[in-house]
Formats: sequence, C-alpha cells, structure tokens
Amino acid sequence: MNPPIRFSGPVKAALDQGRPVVALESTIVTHGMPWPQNFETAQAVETDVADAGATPATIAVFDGHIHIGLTGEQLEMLAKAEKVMKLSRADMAYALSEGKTGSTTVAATMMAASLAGIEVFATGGIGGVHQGAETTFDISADLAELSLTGVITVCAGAKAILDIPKTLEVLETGGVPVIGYGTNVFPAFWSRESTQKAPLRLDTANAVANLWKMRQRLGQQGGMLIGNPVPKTAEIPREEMAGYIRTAIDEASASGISGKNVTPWLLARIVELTEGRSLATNIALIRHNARVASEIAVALTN
Ligand code: PSU
Ligand code: MN
Repeated sequence: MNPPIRFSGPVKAALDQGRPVVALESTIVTHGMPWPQNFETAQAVETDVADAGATPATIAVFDGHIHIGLTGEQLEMLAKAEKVMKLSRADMAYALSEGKTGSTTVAATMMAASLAGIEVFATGGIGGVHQGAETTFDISADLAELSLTGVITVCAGAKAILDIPKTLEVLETGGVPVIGYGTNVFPAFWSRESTQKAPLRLDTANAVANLWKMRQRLGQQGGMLIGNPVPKTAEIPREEMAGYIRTAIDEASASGISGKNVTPWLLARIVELTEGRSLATNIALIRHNARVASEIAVALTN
C-alpha cells in the first residue's frame, strides 16, 4: 500500500520513536460545532493530549492528501470553512483522487489513523443507528468501521438523537467490544447515562491496554469502543435532553433533512434549543475523552 499521507514533524517524530500518539477527528470542527468554539476546542483538545504525555494528531484531507497532524493555520482554515466535504469511508478515496479538501468523520479518521499506525483515537460521540432507521435506513458508517479497523475509539457514548439500543446491537453483531469506562451504564453523550447497560466494563487505562493486547494475541482485527461518561459538572440530564431531541428530530424530518446533513443539522439545532448549554457539554466531554485516550496511549507503550 502507498497511501498519500503527509505527517506533521511532531507526529512523525513521535511515531518513529514509539511514543504515544492520539488521533483526533476534524468533522467535529467543520460540521459539529460553530465558529469560534470549534477552533478553540480543537486547540484545547490538542493541548489536553500533550499535557497527558501524548502527541496529538488531528486528521483531515487537504488537496488530495491525508494530513496526520495539522498546523494552527490548517486547523483555523477548517474551522472557518463553509464548504469542505465531510468524509467517511465511502468518499475518502474520491476526495484523494480528485484532489479535494475535507474533514474526517469517526470512520474516515479511524481509516487514516490505522494507515498511519496510530492505535488510539478520541472523539466526542460516534455516529450510529438513527431513530426511525427502520424506514430511513440511516445507519452511520462509523459502526461498520469500528468492526473493520483496529483503532481504540474513546467517545462519550452515543447521542440520544440515535437509537442507542439498536446502535449497541449493530456493534455487537460487528464484534466490537463496547466498554463502559468506570461505569456499568452506556453513556449518552450529553448525559452520563442512557437506558442501556454497558456491555463490558473496565476502570483503568492499563486494563484497556491489556484487553487490546489480548485481542492482538487472538489475531482479532477490528476496533474497540470506550464509552467515557461526560464529567458530572458538565452533564445535562437525560430527561431534560429528551424534549430537545424530540423537537429537533421532528423538525428535521418535517424539513426533509437527509443523508450526511442529518447529524450536523440535529447538533446545531440542539445547541439553539438548549441556548448553548449542549455546546458547553460537548466541549467538556471531548476534552475529557482526549485525556482518557492519552492515558490509554501511554499505557499501550508500557
Ligand atoms: N458527534 C458529535 N459531533 C460530531 C459528530 C458526531 O458530537 O461532529 C460527527 C462525527 O465525525 C461522526 C459523524 O463520525 O458526525 C457521524 O455522521 P453520520 O451520522 O452522518 O455518519
Ligand atoms: Mn447517516
């Protein structure tokens, strides 16, 4: 294989020397949060990773090349961009062969991280099975990617805009270990708890590293999902989110929002409905995930 990858200097040095690296996605920057919080958060997350002893590798596609580790200018360009592609497995190679620029979703970031030899990845929330998927068939490619690609993905669970029980079923079918990190309950992004149990539970970064190494001893190839609940001080309780989510989903279907636009549209609408509170929660949880992912990356090098 000969993928068109450009590494930043710090990421290249860390990988060459076997030091811990944490991959970070960029769709949260282009489609997940408004300016300027998207830019400030992307920078804060990189600092969080560095403070925890790992090298941050934010991933995006520029002019037909996968960039692993971005400059401040590249990050700012993405944060201000209005028309970059939101790339997933289905269109990653198209963006590269056509020389395009795009941000990477969980699925595309996992693909790129795996090609680059990065084993740990922090995001906010994964895509999943949408409510009403039995009629829309809207199931994020993130789930298939988790079953295919060998990257540990740290998230704050699945947003309650998704059908969480069906999302967990699809992950189980795909052979993806879903770990509650310090919790018995699968987290629901803005809220610490969903109505679902976490299928498995681990309490330390070392335990996650040991599980990962055991999967490698068994020759298992896919990813693992770590569900790390949002810190208590930043959470919005489930009962309170339920109303906002219902409103946003009803409006989206009435307006005919479909395909790739569904998740960004719902996230933006929920920021409005919560008068910005959901954004503050989103920022807190991604920073928390970055710290836990860094601890896991460090544990893997021990
Ligand atoms: N969750 C968030 N913010 C985001 C996303 C998820 O809180 O920006 C993004 C991620 O990049 C995820 C993508 O991979 O949305 C899922 O999109 P879709 O549902 O279209 O697969
Ligand atoms: Mn979708």
